[in-house]
Amino acid sequence: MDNRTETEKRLRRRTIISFVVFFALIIAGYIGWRVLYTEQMDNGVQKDIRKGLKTNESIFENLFSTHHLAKTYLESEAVKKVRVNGRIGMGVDFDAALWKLRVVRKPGDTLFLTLDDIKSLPKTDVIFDFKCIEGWSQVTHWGGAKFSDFMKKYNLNDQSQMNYTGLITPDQKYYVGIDMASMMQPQTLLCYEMNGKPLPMDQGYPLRLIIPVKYGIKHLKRIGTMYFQDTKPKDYWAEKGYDYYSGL
Ligand SMILES: Nc1nc2c(c(=O)[nH]1)N[C@H]1C(S)=C(S)[C@@H](COP(=O)(O)O)O[C@H]1N2
Ligand SMILES: [Mo]
Repeated sequence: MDNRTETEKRLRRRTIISFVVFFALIIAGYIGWRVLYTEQMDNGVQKDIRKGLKTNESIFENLFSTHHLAKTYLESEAVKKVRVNGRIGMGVDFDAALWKLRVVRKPGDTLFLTLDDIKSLPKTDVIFDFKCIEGWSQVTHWGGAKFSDFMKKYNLNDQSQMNYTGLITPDQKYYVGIDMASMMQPQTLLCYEMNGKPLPMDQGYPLRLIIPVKYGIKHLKRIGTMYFQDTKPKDYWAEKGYDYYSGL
């Protein structure tokens, strides 16, 4: 007899708890809906939904774009003996004393700049794991002007709205095309130093591209000409079947 009343009591308590929880959920659901329904709008959707959308957006933006940064290292981790890899467009008949960077603002409108012009921009160092599609990689240390600073300084705002930047060696034998989002990324350098010293000749003196979010093939050594367009500029390795973007 005692046992039965115990069981009944317990059952009744559970039933009451179930009902309380049930109604609490209904009320919570109603309040949640009222809050969303009466909430301030942000660009066509409720504020809190917009927050969720923003979170999604930032995740994908980081995966694919300008804000995505390559991992950086300490100066002590950078190798002293840096490998020299590609030599296309690096012929010996190059006269560094006559070099000027040709910046084609638009067809028929070219700006000529000296190395000192590039050096007059703030210097940035980047130490990252340089990866070649051949399978090797090494942590290396580079210094130069941020491409994005360069674009601002020379009023290349319209050009930075285009889809691509093209780079060509002075002898036109090596050339790359790169999406503007990656070019404008803050680690992308017009590079004139390696390990704190002037860029060695075979590493692209006087000026090379360093673009840590891309594989080595895109880091063109010895920039002669730079140009901008909405269609894909010609690209040496893409013509041979490699991925045009070659992102990391
Ligand atoms: N002008 C020019 N730039 C170039 C190449 C090249 O052959 N010619 N090779 C690319 C490749 S495949 C790599 S891995 C890197 C190597 O840079 P490093 O020689 O400074 O190590 O340069 C890139 N830039
Ligand atoms: Mo490479």
